[in-house]
Amino acid sequence: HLSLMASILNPNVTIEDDRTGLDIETIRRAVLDNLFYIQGKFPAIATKHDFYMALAYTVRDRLLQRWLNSVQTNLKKDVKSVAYLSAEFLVGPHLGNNLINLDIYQQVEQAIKESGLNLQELIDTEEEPGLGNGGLGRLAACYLDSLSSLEIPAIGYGIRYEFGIFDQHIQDGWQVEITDKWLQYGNPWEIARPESSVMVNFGGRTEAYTDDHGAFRVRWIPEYVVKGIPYDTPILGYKVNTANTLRLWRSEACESFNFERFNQGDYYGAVDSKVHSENLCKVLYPNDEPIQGKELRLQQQYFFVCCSLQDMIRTHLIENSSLDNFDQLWAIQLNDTHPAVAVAELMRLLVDVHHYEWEPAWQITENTFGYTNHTLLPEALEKWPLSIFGRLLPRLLEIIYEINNRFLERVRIKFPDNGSKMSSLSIIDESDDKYVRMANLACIGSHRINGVAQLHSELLKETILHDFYALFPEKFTNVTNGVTPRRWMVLSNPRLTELITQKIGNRWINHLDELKQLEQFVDDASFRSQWRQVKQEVKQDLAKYIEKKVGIVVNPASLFDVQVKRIHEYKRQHLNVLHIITLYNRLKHNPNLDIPPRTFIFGGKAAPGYFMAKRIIKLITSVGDVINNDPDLKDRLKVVFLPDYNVTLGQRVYPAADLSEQISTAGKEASGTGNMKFSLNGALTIGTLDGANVEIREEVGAENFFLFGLTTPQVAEVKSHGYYPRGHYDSNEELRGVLDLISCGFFSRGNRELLQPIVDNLLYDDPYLLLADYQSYINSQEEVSEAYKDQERWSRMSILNVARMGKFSSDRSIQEYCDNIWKVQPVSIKLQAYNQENA
Ligand code: OX2
Repeated sequence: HLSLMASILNPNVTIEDDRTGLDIETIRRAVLDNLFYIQGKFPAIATKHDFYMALAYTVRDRLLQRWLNSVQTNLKKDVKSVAYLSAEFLVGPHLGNNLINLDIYQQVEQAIKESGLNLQELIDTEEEPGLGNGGLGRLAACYLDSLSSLEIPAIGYGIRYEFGIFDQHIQDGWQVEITDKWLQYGNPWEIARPESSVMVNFGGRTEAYTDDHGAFRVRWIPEYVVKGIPYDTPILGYKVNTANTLRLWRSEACESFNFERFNQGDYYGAVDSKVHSENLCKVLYPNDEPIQGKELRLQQQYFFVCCSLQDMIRTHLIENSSLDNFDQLWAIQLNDTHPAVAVAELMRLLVDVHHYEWEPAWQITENTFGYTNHTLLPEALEKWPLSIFGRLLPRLLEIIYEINNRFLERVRIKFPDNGSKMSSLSIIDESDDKYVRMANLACIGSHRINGVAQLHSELLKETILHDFYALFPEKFTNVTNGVTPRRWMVLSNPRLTELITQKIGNRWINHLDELKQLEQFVDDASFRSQWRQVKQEVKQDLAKYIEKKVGIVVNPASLFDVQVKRIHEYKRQHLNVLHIITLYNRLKHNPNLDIPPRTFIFGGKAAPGYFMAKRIIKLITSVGDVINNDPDLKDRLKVVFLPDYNVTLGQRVYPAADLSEQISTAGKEASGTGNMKFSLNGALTIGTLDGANVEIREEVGAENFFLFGLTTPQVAEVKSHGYYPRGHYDSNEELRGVLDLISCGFFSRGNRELLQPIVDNLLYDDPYLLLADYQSYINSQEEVSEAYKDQERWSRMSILNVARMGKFSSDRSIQEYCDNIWKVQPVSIKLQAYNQENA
């Protein structure tokens, strides 16, 4: 009010604008203003959610100027942009992150407090957009954060699923899936841009014609056309003016109401196409590492790819007279093969719509695309039955045939008379039924192909993409994944952030290598004790949360042993369970056994149709029911399954972990990113030599990492000799005791059938070699227990883990993409304040 008074007295003093001002009083007033004018409530009748919405709009107001300036700048003639194409963006709640990146957390906290509210409670009110399954979608989100933080002009393109990944409830120990209605109370972070809608063809047929200049051309006469409407969300960088856009497409019918049918008395038919078109982006397919595709999934893929490419071309042509320089102003990254149809679609747009000759169009296409592979699991490689593909996308299939023919011609010259090379490289799989192989299309249409960790990139070259590597070795490269320290440390672990910042300043937040400086304090006993104190407090928070959520009381002084990730056999949550039962048996036989108490914490969703994964959840909860209630154990072991693992829950769990379980069969986990989040927050890792674990161990030092298990070559070796899991059961008494205890119904109230499928699978097949790795895992866990008993030693190891995590910032990953794949430069955004004159 002082400034207001001053401005009356002295017209040269300006007061802060309610939409941009950062003064505590201004923010407080702005929240009330938005509460009234947007939510239509005054404080006395407002709910917590109303206040959240009002605050969200207040924060959005404060980043709009940066956002619009960034969008304007990215349109400029000489600015090259990155388009990150991904079927999934698992961004997590926006509010807290935006407060951090805008650097107004403290002011807002104070302003909210002065209104008698609690900021954390409002932050916790936000419904997270679950537009992804797991690592792949979350990686896309970390990359958007880093692109903006590094001031790289960029746009993320994806699908605005009406229902994201299902909410997981646990009933009787089983997973139950509930629809995720994330939009039901409105989404304050997005702005619809219906004026930028585009049309997408499906079905029908193609037709040759000769144009006015006598050129031979093809046109696609679709059976139906769907409209794509963009919804934009700003992605602000950390303490910079860059706010890039996440543009997600929603589908709609072109005409929402068919009057002809209505007039014929067909009331339902009149809205048929509306219902049909809107189904397209209704729901995210809940499979991580997806299996055989459904037609609707292909529709989703083509839909968002077609919308996005048309959008890029439209914006390109605002400032450029042709598409000749498209590849100089756009780098398009394919996040796995989900958007790989973009290769054929860009060719269609260039050749059919913009009348390019094939060769120059192909040059542009190949220069524009990069392809990131995220999996080696053969069952996860996408392929579409030719019949479905041809019916849905007839013109695209013709183009794919043309791409393939020209490509195979080159292969024939390089490898004459090599039929097996030809058939493995061909986009069309002709083995049984015919399929379109999306990885082949992506490899052929991209100038760079990368894996997501060193080991994974090497294995790509040796295994599934071997023949492509032989053909174009220069395309292959690696970019090891990373995670954003803003969300995964500053936002989720304020206590540790504060302690670190006290010691080394705050530059580490966007220069993560600076954490190195912490090493000088590892011998400082008082620092170690502060370090433990922080971990202890965070563990207490999680313990309270656990009690509230699942009613289990856990001891915050026990070792928090955590495995959170999608439930999958290759990730081997059931190997973790074998260890738990081993400890249980040992304690039952020897109650005086000197081991530190442990709390085993699990979280993760199973794909709804994945029988084994669902049964693994039941195994965990069943073992928990027995162990948690066995008085003999005197609370020395607890097993917790936290329902509905998502970004929000991850933010609670990573900071509280002592031990990070990264125990996949070597060669199966492409990278992992949870492994990085744990270690960054001071957990030690028990892990195999898989994915990025290899590089984490390299960085933190072998002495600060609990290694176990077969290596990738050893896995291959074991399998090549005809692996016989039963042999381990026969020869290892302790293992036998564990499996027999499950088999006899001990954990399932005498029901011997319930968990037997898991035991049988291990005894007679064990495709992920749990039994082969069992003893090595148990031995390594004993080392963990020994290390934990020596708290000073543990603290040293924990500090060194954090100090040496610099490499795993997504800022480093994005810098590598920029330098080696995209060839893009940062552009700093000038903040131009909005006023009526320059609007
Ligand atoms: C995941 C991989 O399984 C995981 O290892 C990796 O860290 C993550 O992608 C990000 O690169 N679907 N999800 C993945 O791959 C696929 C396919």
